[in-house]
This record gives sequence, structure tokens and C-alpha cells, in this order.
Amino acid sequence: EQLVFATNNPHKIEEIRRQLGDRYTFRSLQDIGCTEDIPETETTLEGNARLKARHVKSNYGQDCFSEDSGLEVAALGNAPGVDTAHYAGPQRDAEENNTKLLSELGDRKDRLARFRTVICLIQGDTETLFEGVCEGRIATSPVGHGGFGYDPVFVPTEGDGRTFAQMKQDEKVRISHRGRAIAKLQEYLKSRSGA
Ligand code: ITT
Ligand code: NA
Repeated sequence: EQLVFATNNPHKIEEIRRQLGDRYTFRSLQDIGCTEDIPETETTLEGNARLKARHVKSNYGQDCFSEDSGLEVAALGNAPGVDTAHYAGPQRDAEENNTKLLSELGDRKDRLARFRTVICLIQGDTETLFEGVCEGRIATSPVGHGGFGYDPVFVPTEGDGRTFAQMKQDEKVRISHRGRAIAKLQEYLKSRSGA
């Protein structure tokens, strides 16, 4: 079965492929010819997830799902939240985001954080949201080379003290925010297909 995943982030596609295997084939925004920027102007992950999926539905007429993810750090009032992708500024890369996060936290003892993913699925005129959360803490310096984004500075509570960037992709996906949201999406699709 073919599903349109309204994303420009190749790491997200890679993780979902890893998780759902060959049951589905995924088409990205690029694959459906959507090259324009979809401005993420909403103030919540839910809102931005909806916006991406609705853009595809209304401009390309295709059923699809999207996801918006964010890192919420308790001691920073749940920042960066919806600004996670551009925390250090519009043209900044992941390393600069991580540097900014570590400097904002300084040597604070309270380093509790959570990753949250909201998926928005549109099928026909029905919209359904799925959420996945992963609790953890922010490391004192970046460790590991796997994954993407904030993975080198995020240590999940359910793990053994390693950062996401030190884990194999399978390990990460089993406990991650995205993995959990995708598992809910998968259950829903299964129940609807009667399989
Ligand atoms: P879309 O095309 O799907 O919007 P994006 O990269 O812009 O891709 P978001 O708007 O959801 O994605 O921004 C979320 C940011 O949060 C992303 O760019 C990463 O910096 C970070 N992030 C999301 N999931 C992550 C993960 O599993 N590990 C580390 N960082 C993650
Ligand atoms: Na984005």
C-alpha cells in the first residue's frame, strides 16, 4: 500500500521505513512534486501537523499524513517546542541548535525534557491525530553520531544512559516519540483495513 508522508525530512522517512518495513511504500513531498515551502505558522505541534497535511490534501488531492515534532525542556518553560527546528535561527543547523540548547541550560541540575510527535492523518474528509511522547533529559555535552537533530544531546529515560545518537535505529524507534506515534497510526490503519 502506498502512503504519502508529507515531509521534507529524509530522517523521518528512514525511521518510518525501518519501523513499518515493506508493508507500505512511502512517498515524500518531493516524490509528489510538492517543492514549495509550507510555512509552519501555527503555535502548536498539532496545528503545524494539520497545516502540512491539509496543504497536500487541498493542493494535490491526496490522502496523506504529516508529523510535527518538538523538544520540550522543563527548565526552559518547555522551549524550544514548536521552534525546535529553528531554535538557533532560520538558517542554523542541528549542531548550532544543540550548542544553543546546552548554553541556555548551562550547568542547571534540572535537565528534564521530552520529545513529542503529533501525526495528522487525512483520509477523505476525516482528520485523525496521533501523539507519541518520549521522556528523558538533556546531556551535558553532545555524544554519538547516529540519528539527527537533537539526538546527540537527548538521553531517553527508558534507555541505559546512552543518547539517541548512540543507539541503533531500531533501538531508538522502539522507545522514541516518533516510534510511538507511528505505532498508533499503524494500529489505526490496521483496524480500518480489517486486517
Ligand atoms: P518536516 O518536513 O516534516 O516539517 P522538519 O525537519 O522541518 O521536517 P519539524 O518541523 O517537525 O520537522 O521540526 C522538528 C525538528 O525537531 C527537527 O528539524 C529536528 O531538529 C528535531 N527533531 C524531531 N525529531 C527528532 C528526533 O527523533 N531526534 C532528534 N531531533 C528531532
Ligand atoms: Na518543518
